Amino acid sequence: MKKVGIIMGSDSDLPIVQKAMDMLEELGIPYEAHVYSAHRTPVEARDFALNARANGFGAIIAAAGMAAHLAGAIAANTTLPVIGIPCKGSVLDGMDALLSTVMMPSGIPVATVAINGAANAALLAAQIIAVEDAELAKKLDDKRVKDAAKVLEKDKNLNSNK
Ligand code: RP5
Repeated sequence: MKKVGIIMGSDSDLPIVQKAMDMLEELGIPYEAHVYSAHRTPVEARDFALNARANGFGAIIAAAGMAAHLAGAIAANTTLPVIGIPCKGSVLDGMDALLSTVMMPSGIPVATVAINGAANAALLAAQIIAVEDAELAKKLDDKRVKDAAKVLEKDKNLNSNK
């Protein structure tokens, strides 16, 4: 199976990114995580992206806050699908990272999830890998059914006291 690369701009993003790692583990998808910054370690971020396809990756998740150029900088150096997680910092409620991640120029796409949307980033990466992996696709279908059942259980509980 192809691996998912997870790059975060700082280890201070880890509490948010952890949810993506947990989701990939739950789905049995191999991943590799690194702290590389578009601004502080641009060479390492670029080298990771340039070599990612040859190194067995099928999708890359890039998480960053503030002037969040990491996902775009990764996407500039690979044609693998790149998923951006805008991380909420201590000011501006994550709007800074959201706009920096989502407003990519034509030709270099980044699939941007919600602010702090790490679980969805992992699910989207899984769905990309599952295009060529029927077993993983089945796991994702089963998860949808389970998640729907949980919602219906909540609906039942809400109405059970009447
Ligand atoms: C961004 O700056 C990182 O992705 C992080 O969200 C933010 C703050 O980084 P630290 O100062 O905590 O290392 O590049």
